[in-house]
Amino acid sequence: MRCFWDERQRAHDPAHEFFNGALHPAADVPGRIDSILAALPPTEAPDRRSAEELRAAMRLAHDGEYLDLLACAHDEWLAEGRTGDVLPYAFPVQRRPLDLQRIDARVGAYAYDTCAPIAAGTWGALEAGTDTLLAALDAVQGGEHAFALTRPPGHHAGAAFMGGYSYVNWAAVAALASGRQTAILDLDYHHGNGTQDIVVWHEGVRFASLHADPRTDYPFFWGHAEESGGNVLNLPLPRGTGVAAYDAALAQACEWLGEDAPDLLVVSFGADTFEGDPISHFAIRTGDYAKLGRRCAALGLPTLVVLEGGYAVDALGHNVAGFLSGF
Ligand code: OKP
Ligand code: ZN
Repeated sequence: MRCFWDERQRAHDPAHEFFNGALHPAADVPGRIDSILAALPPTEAPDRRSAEELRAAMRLAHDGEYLDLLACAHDEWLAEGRTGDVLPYAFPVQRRPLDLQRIDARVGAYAYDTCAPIAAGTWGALEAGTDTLLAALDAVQGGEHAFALTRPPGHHAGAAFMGGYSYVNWAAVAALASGRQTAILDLDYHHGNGTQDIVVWHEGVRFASLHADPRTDYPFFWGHAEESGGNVLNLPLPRGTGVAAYDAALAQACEWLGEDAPDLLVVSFGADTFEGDPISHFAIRTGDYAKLGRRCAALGLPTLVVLEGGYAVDALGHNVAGFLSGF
């Protein structure tokens, strides 16, 4: 398993997210990376691609105006005399075409929640994350397994929306950049609503997600069991789910993904299924992750693992390394 990481990804460092009526310190802290780096073999730094090449890759999954906004939002925020991070707070649920002039409105039009702040270093980190992703994808195209230490997470970012700490959808970009039949398996605690938004109806991609039941958990409006069909399989699980029930659902997802004769597997791996995760409610233990990794590896496909969530920082590295050891 080759591992890729670019130090420039640390530049994304927003201070806060907003939920439960208050600002909270951001859960996606750069310290997550140190926990993972300490548990992995030395990582490779990706070759740097041009801004045009990186943008073209992002464009496979995302709307161009959305990407323009991500790139300039923080500068516009400062130009309007603000300080700190851009944090959307007003959302156009009626979706009429509108002449949106203020940055407040323009970021709200491309967001669905108050958990994706844009900090000064966010865009640069997203470009570096794309370098990391594409280098790892190259290794997988060559028949190896690879882990892209993507941060921030990506699976809540849709074609034209950010949310849930996510801005660029790593799994979707990789699937669409591969040009091959791709199985995407989302194992984060939260439903991969952004990935589903991008790849639904897409010939050549199947998407299966195991996640907390959206009747009780974020992102609430996506990922319900009846929201399956075509190239999408959603398997919501109750709070408290442990490894036995999780592994049974994983076997079902792998069998369904394998039916499509995919050429490669992309795993959106979040370790927030861990029993000690501070924002989640499953009961997977550190020692369980190797078994889950082996279950995925049994598909017998060149595999790209991208990082999504996982917020129990001390255990995070062991949980990630355990999962990767299954390959
Ligand atoms: C990102 B990923 C926490 C409020 C919800 C958003 C969670 C985003 C999770 N009580 N904040 O899927 O790990
Ligand atoms: Zn998550």
